[in-house]
Formats: sequence, C-alpha cells, structure tokens
Amino acid sequence: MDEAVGLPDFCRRLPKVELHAHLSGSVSETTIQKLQVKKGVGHEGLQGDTAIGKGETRHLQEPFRIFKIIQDLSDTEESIFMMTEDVISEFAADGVRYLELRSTPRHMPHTGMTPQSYVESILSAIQKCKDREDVVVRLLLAIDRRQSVETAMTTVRLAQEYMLRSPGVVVGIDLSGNPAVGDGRDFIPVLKEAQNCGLKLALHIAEISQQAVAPETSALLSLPPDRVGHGTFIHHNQDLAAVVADRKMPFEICLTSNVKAQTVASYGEHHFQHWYSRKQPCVLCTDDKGVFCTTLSEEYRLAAETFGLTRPALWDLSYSSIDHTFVGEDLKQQLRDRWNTEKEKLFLQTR
Ligand code: 6MZ
Repeated sequence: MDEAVGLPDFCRRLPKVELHAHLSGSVSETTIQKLQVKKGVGHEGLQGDTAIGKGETRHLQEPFRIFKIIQDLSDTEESIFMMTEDVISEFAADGVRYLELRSTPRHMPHTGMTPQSYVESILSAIQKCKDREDVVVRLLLAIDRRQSVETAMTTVRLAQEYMLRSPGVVVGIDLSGNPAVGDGRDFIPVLKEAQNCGLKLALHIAEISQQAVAPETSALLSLPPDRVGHGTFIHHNQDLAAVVADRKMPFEICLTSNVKAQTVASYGEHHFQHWYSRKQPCVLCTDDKGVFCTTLSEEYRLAAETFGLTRPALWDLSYSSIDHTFVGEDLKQQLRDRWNTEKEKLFLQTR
C-alpha cells in the first residue's frame, strides 16, 4: 500500500469494530459541557478534571472518581439520551461501523429515572441514530462490582426483557467496576442466569495484579465468558493463561486506558504483544474514550507504531474483530461484506 496516506488517516478510514466502550466514560468534553449547561453547573462546580490528557498517567482510582462526576451530571432520561446520541455520532465519525456500548442502569429517585427508563433512553437514542449514522449499535447492560447481587439480578432480568423487546439490540452483560472492590465470585449465579437466557458475557477479568492470584479469576474464567475485558494479569499465572489459550477466549484490548490508569507501565509492555504474538484473538478497543482522551483510530495507530504492525495487519485485526461481536451469523456476514467493499475503496484511494 502507498505510504502517501499517513498512518493516522489510514487508521481513521479503516472500518472498525468497537466492543468495549462504557457509556459514561466515552462522553466527550463537548457533551460534558452540554450536561453542565442542562444541570446549571459551571466548570468550577466540578471536582477536578474530567479527563486524563495526553502524556498524563494517574492511579486507577482516578478514572473512578471521574465516572462519578459524569454520572452525577447525567441523572435524567434526557441526559442519558443526549449522551448516547453524541457518543454514537463520535464513534461513527471515527470510522466505527459496528459498536457495542455498555452501561450500568441507574436508579435516581430524585429525578425519577429508573433502571428501566435508563435503558429505554439508551435504546431510543440507538433507534434515533439507526438511520442517521453509518454504524450498527448493540448494547450490553453492566453490573458494577459494588452492587448487591440482587441489583445485579435485576440488571440481568432487564437485559433479558429488552433482548426480546428491543429486539436484538441488547445482546449481553458486562461485569465491571472498580476491580479493587468486592469479589467477582458473588456474581457467578447471576452471570450463569444470564448465560442460560441467551445473553453473552463480556467480563472484566484480572485488571489489577492482585487478581492474577485471586480465586475469583479462575471462577469467572470457568463460566466461561464470551470475551475477556482487559485480562491484564492473566499471563502472569500459567494456569489461567492455559485456560484462556485453550478456549481461544478473545481479549478486549484497551492500550491507552491501561497505560493512563497505570495498570501497564508503558505501551511497549502491554499484554497485547504477549497474546497477539501467540495468535490469541485480540480486539482493539477504547474503554472510556472521553476520560482517556482517545479514539479507536488512535488505538490502531498506537498498536501499529508500538508493535510494528503493517497496514494489512491492521486490516486483519479489524476484520477478525467481527468474529467476536455478539451478533448472529447473518449480521456478521453483512459486516464482512461491508468491510470487503470498503477495503477496495481504501486500497484504491491510497494507491
Ligand atoms: C472497570 C470500568 C472501567 O456504566 O456509567 N468502567 N470498570 N475498569 C475500567 N477501567 C478503567 N471503565 C469504566 O460507565 C461508567 C462505568 O463503567 C465501568 C465502571 O463501573 C464505571 O462506573 P456507565 O455507562
């Protein structure tokens, strides 16, 4: 391929799949400003920054402080609708053609927002974007590790209900939240229930070093999940690494998030290298594009520059990500056809 088109431009034009994007963490600065106006809060009213800028790193606790600020700003159905619309448009503008968003349903008694109306606001925004934006969007409902098992079960029931009603837009369950809090084993029965009703599982596993030896890690892996979120410390434990390798479990890889939140020391030391070189399925994702000031194109560019991936290798990485989406074979095939059409165009434009 002609090198005349610069790498950032190539990465932007590349059709991409985003599989690990938390709604609140994906909200851009512009949307935060709109939320502030809606709520009548000035910037001075925010407790600290709402993003971790270029070249900065902060302890993993910091993004969790920021999520809380964004969640406090978005406590009505209207704000959830607006942020979902904005996030979808931004991903589409970055060349994302298939997007799986995930979000934790919230109950806000002071505004009347319920977990149901929260999910419905996201689904309405997805529906509104359907004809306008050039991206297919699906939704995972998230369980926060801080929550009670009862709340987690309510989330699974909601996901089950909307999987049938949406129809097909709600596709799975995510287990996330501060990894230093709680024990993931508490949620095993709830996650099994989700599997039994046909929901897919994308679970944050071994995001911090303590979890490489924690009993919850092998318990969660034995479910088994359909995809592993981060999995940063799995390869530090041979037994866990063998389970993941044998089952060819796909990794959701979030380079910038892990480096900026200091769970990985540098891009060059990221576990992507370990797994990619062993042909383990890997999908590049953003995690929280707003909080970590990134885009999916930027993650592809960083992977190329850090690990020496050629443009055809980037293409293959994006194309193979379709295999790991939580949709049926028909839609997967449509996406592959779409990718193949775009490939021709991309190659022609850059010849
Ligand atoms: C674990 C994370 C996360 O649900 O309000 N979340 N959980 N590790 C991460 N790595 C940095 N990034 C985001 O989006 C925000 C929520 O997503 C989860 C946390 O539970 C956070 O509260 P929603 O849309």
